[in-house]
Amino acid sequence: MLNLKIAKIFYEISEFYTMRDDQFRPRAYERAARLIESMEEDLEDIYKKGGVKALTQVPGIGKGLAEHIEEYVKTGKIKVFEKLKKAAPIDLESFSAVEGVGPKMLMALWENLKIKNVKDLEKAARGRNIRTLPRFGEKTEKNILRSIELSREHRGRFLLGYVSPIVSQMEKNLASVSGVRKILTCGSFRRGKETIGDIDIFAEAEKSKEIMEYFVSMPNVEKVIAKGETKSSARLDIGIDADLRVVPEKSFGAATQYFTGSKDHNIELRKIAIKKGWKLNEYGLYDRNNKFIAGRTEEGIYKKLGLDWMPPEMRENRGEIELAQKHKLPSVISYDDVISDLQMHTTYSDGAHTIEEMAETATRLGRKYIAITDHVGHLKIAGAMDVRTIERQWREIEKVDSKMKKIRILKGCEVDINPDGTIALPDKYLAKFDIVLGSIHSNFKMSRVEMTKRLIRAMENPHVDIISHPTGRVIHKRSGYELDMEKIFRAAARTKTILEVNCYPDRLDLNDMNIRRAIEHGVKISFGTDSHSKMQLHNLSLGIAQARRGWATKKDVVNCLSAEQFFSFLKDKK
Ligand code: DGT
Ligand code: CA
Ligand code: CA
Ligand code: ZN
Repeated sequence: MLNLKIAKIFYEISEFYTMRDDQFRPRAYERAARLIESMEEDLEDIYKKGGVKALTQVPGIGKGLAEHIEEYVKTGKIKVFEKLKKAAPIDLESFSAVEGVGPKMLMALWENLKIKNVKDLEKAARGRNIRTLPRFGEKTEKNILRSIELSREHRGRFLLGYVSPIVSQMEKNLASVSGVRKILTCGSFRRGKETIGDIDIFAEAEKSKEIMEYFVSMPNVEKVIAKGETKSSARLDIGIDADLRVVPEKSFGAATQYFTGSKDHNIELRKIAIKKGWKLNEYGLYDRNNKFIAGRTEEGIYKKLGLDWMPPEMRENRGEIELAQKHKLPSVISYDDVISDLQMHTTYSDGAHTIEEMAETATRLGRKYIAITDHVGHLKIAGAMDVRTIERQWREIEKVDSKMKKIRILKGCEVDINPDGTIALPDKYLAKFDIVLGSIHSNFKMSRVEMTKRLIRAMENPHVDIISHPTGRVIHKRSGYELDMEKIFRAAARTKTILEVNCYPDRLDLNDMNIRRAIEHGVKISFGTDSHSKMQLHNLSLGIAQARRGWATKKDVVNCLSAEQFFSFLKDKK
């Protein structure tokens, strides 16, 4: 699959053009990259079937970009990209996890100090060479060092949403190898963690030879690290490592339990076993005479230890073990409980597909209602709608909605919250939408007190139903704004404002722990994929995974309400 490689190059081209103050190209490349990385179809296949012309049919890809893709398929290179790299040989990838060091800053660092990578940057900062540059100063130098420290923590980790389609495909292929009875990916992936360090795959098979052969020769394997009879490891083309272990039927439950983790959860579990005089490891649960007690299934192990089985997403040693012993585990939301998607963009603002195209895909994915939430307000850059366009969109939504019987389509919007907490569209317009999402898209650097006030004031507006991506964090890019979350949760409960779990792969905002705190305060949460293309609508599951990690149940989530129940819930605030 070429898509991810091309997306990555387009992101870098976008950054290089940003460095050069190019007005339009950065956006075009970035948008294309975003769409390409979430596409199901392979660009190479599209090209081989229909050439450049077929590529230009893909949303977000014009003739120029299609030709880049052709060039890449043919030569493995894109000349424009090579040129840009030659002019400023900056290792962008090494900086991608360092917050606050953007393209403009990189250009200045390169021009003045010939800084090419994070190592150079750290050395310069420690040597106090950065503070002397024009417009940098001591404070910036210190911030840079702090960001480098932070970036070490998530170095080598991959977004769940990035890894997820790759794992599904591998699981499918591995399961079809002859003699394979079961395939299960464990580790942080199975726990639905927002980022994944490596992929731990388990198989139960009649014999291991064939599946091991298949594993090490998969098309997305870049390098075989080890090949054995029961365990092999490989580096995949996207840079992440994957292990495959073939385990005997008798130990399948024990192995998958052990390697699902988390480590902290397992340590507690093992303590319980030891208290009984037993032994627990990846082969099974054994009594004091080393007699096998359980191991075929996970349920068996938990049961013999006196615990209820629990979903993998809960296994973080955050109190779940005690509840499982008392048979008091919450029954967390399941993936099929969610019947709607409450944030998406269309061609009316910065999305790639029409209302009808979005609704069709949403219907196919089983959604019963969706909210179309194009940008309104100040955001000229995201193609925010003006008042006349809004009215045109409402008529189109009504038309599509009455045509499509299987799905209800809500007239929604995503509106900017001004720095003072007022809303960037007058109340008389807000009142006419079925659903209003308020978001912060500017002035991120306010003080904790001011930012908290800003969000609370927005929630106090009776027309604002949902606060979208409430903390503003972007995984591996920026930490959230300064907020007093305790106050936010209390205000959300008081004003009956829903807090969103934005399901976009690098947002997942609220995150797992914030979800848990929100629902402890009686706050309702909502899921929105924030899709900018129909290919992103499946990302709902990423947010659901975080909600399961935050112990949310069906009643905490408005997307589990029927359309009618949800509409009356919305009216309740006003
Ligand atoms: P990752 O890969 O960094 O995203 O996180 P995990 O949780 O997948 O961790 P990984 O791949 O190092 O190991 C998979 C699981 O194996 C882990 O969740 C628990 C189990 N495990 C690994 N090392 C130990 C250990 O030293 N003790 C115990 N009890 N379990 C371990
Ligand atoms: Ca792992
Ligand atoms: Ca309908
Ligand atoms: Zn947004």
